[in-house]
Amino acid sequence: MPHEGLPSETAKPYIVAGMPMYNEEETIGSVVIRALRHVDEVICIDDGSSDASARIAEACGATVIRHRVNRGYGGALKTLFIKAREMDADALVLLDSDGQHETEDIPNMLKPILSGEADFTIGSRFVEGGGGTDMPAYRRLGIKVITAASNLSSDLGIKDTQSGYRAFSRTALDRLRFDAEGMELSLEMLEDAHEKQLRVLEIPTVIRYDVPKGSNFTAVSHGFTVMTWAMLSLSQKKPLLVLGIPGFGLLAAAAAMGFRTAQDFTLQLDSIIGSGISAVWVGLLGLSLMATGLVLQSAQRFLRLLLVREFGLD
Ligand SMILES: Nc1nc2c(ncn2[C@@H]2O[C@H](COP(=O)(O)OP(=O)(O)OP(=O)(O)O)[C@@H](O)[C@H]2O)c(=O)[nH]1
Ligand SMILES: [Mg+2]
Repeated sequence: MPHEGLPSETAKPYIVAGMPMYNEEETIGSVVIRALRHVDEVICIDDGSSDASARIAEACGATVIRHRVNRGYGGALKTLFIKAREMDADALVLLDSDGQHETEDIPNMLKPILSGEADFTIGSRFVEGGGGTDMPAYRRLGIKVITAASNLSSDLGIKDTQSGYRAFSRTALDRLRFDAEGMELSLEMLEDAHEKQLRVLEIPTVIRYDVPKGSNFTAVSHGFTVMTWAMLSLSQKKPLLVLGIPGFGLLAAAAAMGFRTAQDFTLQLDSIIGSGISAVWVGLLGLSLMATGLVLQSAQRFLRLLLVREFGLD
């Protein structure tokens, strides 16, 4: 049973491991058994698996929560957070049930949380000592691109934004809020942690790709979903960057086209009108993109100022 109140030197912290689970009968048993060596309780969120995952997880000592319909990775994490809060957990460690995350690293993930050094740890492939066994090149590239886009929008300073190996303190469990249903939740959660000034720390870990259900091309569609989310977030946070730079590029192209038109003034009238008109259109598009970027950027500043002045929110 969980103890009451905050962890102290005398009270042993109550640790829960949470695993989103979808058709993982080949691996879930050993992941649950190995995780139980390091935590007090394992909760698996089964999202309508059609195989024996839930039965095996329970037989190996996990508590299984079943969703009647598939609510996706994000839906599973929402249920997990609610359950961990209900259980009064001091920390929640989140790991995949497909065997990609090394359970031996659970103590490393929890150490900074239990010592009060961090609120949120990420098992990272891209800090010294971390890595991925047999990691496909397209996955590495995809993760780097998504990470670059998300750091551009929020200056998160996180090297591995796509790792699902994460641990949370009681404070993080209480304060983090997220809406996404799919894998884009990985970024939403990091941005929320950044906005709420939670202390995030990357812990080196090796993520395995030589597991029975190794990386497949659904990962590519996950990648696109996450990338779309990153770009939307970037355009909301930095509209001047997203619209202003292409706008300026178009304006410069229009100027070059216009200049050529002027130079070719002696050529046939048709071609002069054609390229001149294109230059005007491209220039107008560039100008309007830049203007939209400027308006959105200042609207954003205005709103932020208003929130701070009127409601004391930051
Ligand atoms: N509850 C629930 N779990 C899911 C769902 N989709 C995936 N999972 C689980 O979430 C974890 C991560 O999913 P994966 O598909 O392995 O995602 P990934 O590790 O980023 O991608 P790969 O490299 O292709 O393995 C696994 O433990 C899955 O069983 C879902 O719709 N619902
Ligand atoms: Mg996986």
